[in-house]
Amino acid sequence: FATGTQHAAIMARIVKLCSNEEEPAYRVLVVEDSKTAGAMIRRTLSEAGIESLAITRPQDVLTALVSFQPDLVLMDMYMPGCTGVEVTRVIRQHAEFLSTPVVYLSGDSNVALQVDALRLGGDHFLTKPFNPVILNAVVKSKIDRYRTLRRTMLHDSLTGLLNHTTSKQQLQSAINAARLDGSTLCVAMVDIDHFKSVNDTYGHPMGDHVIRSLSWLLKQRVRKTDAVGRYGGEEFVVILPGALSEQAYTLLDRIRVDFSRIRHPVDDGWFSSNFSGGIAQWNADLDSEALLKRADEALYQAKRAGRNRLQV
Ligand code: GH3
Ligand code: MG
Ligand code: MG
Ligand code: MG
Ligand code: MG
Repeated sequence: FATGTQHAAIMARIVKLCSNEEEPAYRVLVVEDSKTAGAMIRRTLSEAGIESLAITRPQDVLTALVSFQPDLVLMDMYMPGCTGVEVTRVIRQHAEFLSTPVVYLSGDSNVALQVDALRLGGDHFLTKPFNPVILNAVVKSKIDRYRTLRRTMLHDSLTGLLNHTTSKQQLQSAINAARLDGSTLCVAMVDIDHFKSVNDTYGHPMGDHVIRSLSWLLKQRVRKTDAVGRYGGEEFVVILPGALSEQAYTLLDRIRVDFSRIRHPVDDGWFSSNFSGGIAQWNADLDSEALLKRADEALYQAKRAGRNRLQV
């Protein structure tokens, strides 16, 4: 049901959520057939600064998930034609909503029903009439944990950069955005030179330190709208929306020079390291794979030409 573009929009929001800048407001989708109950729940949530959308027809749930992109679903149990458990099962069939927290809010306090609802994909069960303080506390803590989990899943643990999969998804949404507003976009593939010998000479922990220092430098130097990912071991992808290849070259070349000047301390002094990079500018004929392939080919040329340089 989610088109490529919609999926990319979801990913873009998830990545934004994970970019540890301003935490966006909590967003809750309320699935509740009673308009009065829905309005009351929304009022309670808004008192805690939580944004919400209420739908009364369970069949609208997927559309609402895609367009509103909530962090959590508050689910009624009894609705005309289906139960909340059935709606949750439908939600869980879609990979992008596999881990979205679902909290039940039902007038039925039957324990067996509650256990069943939790077993079948629910995260929590609250009964009506609800305590507003408890409701808001449950919603916020579930969302906090969900965001922490996503952040961990989408980032590389050594560097905190986007991981391989997230980098590719981020590139896809950057291309979609460039297509929509007719702007340019550049991608750079960056690979540390002779990194194997860094490990061999100074040890793996020092290798990790070099990887982290380049990660930190790249992240420091790009704009907020750019993205940096750890594509593989000592290989990085830099996504520069709106940049022409000359601008990407200028930026990356400054970073290249500055990285090569970093002195990594070792017992008997210090050593330095350098990287090569390949830059490719996007055009409308290129999908993300073709664009990455171009950057990778340019990187290969930079390596062949002697390393410690960039190639467009
Ligand atoms: P080139 O200039 O051609 O890129 O040579 P290279 O030695 O950098 O390339 P190669 O691909 O042969 O070696 C990359 C090395 O990076 C091999 C691997 O052990 C190491 N590596 C990969 N991931 C990590 C990591 O997380 N930490 C450390 N310390 N080393 C890593
Ligand atoms: Mg109901
Ligand atoms: Mg290398
Ligand atoms: Mg290599
Ligand atoms: Mg490599």
